[in-house]
Amino acid sequence: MAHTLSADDIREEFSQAMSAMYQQEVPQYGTLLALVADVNLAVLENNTRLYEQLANADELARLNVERHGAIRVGTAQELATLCRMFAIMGMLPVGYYDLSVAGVPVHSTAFRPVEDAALQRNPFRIFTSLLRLELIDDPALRQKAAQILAQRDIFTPRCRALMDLHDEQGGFTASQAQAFVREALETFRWHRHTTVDKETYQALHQQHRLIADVVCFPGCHINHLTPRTLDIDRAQELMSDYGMEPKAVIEGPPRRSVPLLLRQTSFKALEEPVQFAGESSGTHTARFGEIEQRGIALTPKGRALYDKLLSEAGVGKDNLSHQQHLQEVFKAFPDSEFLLRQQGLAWFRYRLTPTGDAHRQAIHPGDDPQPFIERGWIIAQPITYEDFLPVSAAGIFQSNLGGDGQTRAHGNASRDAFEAALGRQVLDEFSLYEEASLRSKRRCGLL
Ligand code: OOG
Ligand code: NI
Repeated sequence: MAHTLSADDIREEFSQAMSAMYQQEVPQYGTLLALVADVNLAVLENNTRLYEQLANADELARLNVERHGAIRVGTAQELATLCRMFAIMGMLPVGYYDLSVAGVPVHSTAFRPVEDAALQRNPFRIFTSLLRLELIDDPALRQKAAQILAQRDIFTPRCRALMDLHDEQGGFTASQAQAFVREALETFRWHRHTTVDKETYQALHQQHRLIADVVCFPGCHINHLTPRTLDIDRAQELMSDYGMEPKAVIEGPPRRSVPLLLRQTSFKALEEPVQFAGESSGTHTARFGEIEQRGIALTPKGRALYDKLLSEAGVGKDNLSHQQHLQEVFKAFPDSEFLLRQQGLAWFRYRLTPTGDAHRQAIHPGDDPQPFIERGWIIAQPITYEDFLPVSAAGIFQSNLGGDGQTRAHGNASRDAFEAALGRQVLDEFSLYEEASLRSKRRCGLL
């Protein structure tokens, strides 16, 4: 067949198309992008060291294209078909997140690229949640929800046909890829007409707002997109100046000199007009905009320390006191690249400098990189965390479900059930970081 497009090219087009569609659907998201661009520009102007660091680690180029989105689906078939759709864009399911422990009746994975070069090109991720209907306790309502879901097809016939064609041909030509992106977009478009009448919507909403959001619409609308900022504290401060209502606290770790994992905040979900079947109208609150600041990926040891300190700290009422308290508690977490490396708390990518390259023969498998780093032969760059955090995700969900903090009984984590629905296993994020680190060591001759 004619020249085929790479999965990276298709993902790039898709992420741009999603962003354009969401800016049109939710104009406040456009404002959020402008805010983040202003903040990032100011940070880079004032911090030439950071500018150079990002440029050297090839992080600068991806900063402006970088974002994630989130969707929620209702059935195993929908999840499995999404898995197929995202695979065409080079996005694989990574990680299992059980949100039911935080009272949200879903479990989730993140579809994202996994190869170094693909992440560098465009790390677009989609946090994807599957509704757990078994957590609806009224059996009649549970059955009704299942019936409603069984009747919808969130994929266009043309999208399904194109996915088959992709499998047959082993790729897409440029024009097929364009058509595929256009059709795929339809799955994530907002519909102001529900598939159910007002009574059904309200009964499901009563069980949990999220259930109404997943079950009552003809598609799985994208519920937020999230650009990456270099200073989330500043972005949070500025949100109200730009006319947005920020969520109460920034989720995740506190501000650090070596940023850890992921910090997130959002503007609150908007109340939007909807039209129920049978002509009555009302409102639905689901869609919002989010901002993230990404830091270094932690090893299992570092992550265990993070989880311990986070749960010790609890959640404060207002952002200022919460951040101050987090700062105190996280004093127990080393805050320099050297200490993080020495104590095996975080992942690094190793690169030879030109001098190091000239001395390659002096570097042997099994050598400790530290002396070479001190001599300027090797540089160690923090590996960026590409995934999500369950406690933060639960906080984002909750703050966008309206103010009443609805919770449900805890369900047992069910990774097996999730993977059965998905039709494959999810990849382990820790192994991906470890492999990236090992590959870089091998390239330097350290392995
Ligand atoms: C997903 C919320 C989680 C994140 O960034 O942690 C999330 C949702 O509301 O569907 O997007
Ligand atoms: Ni998000």
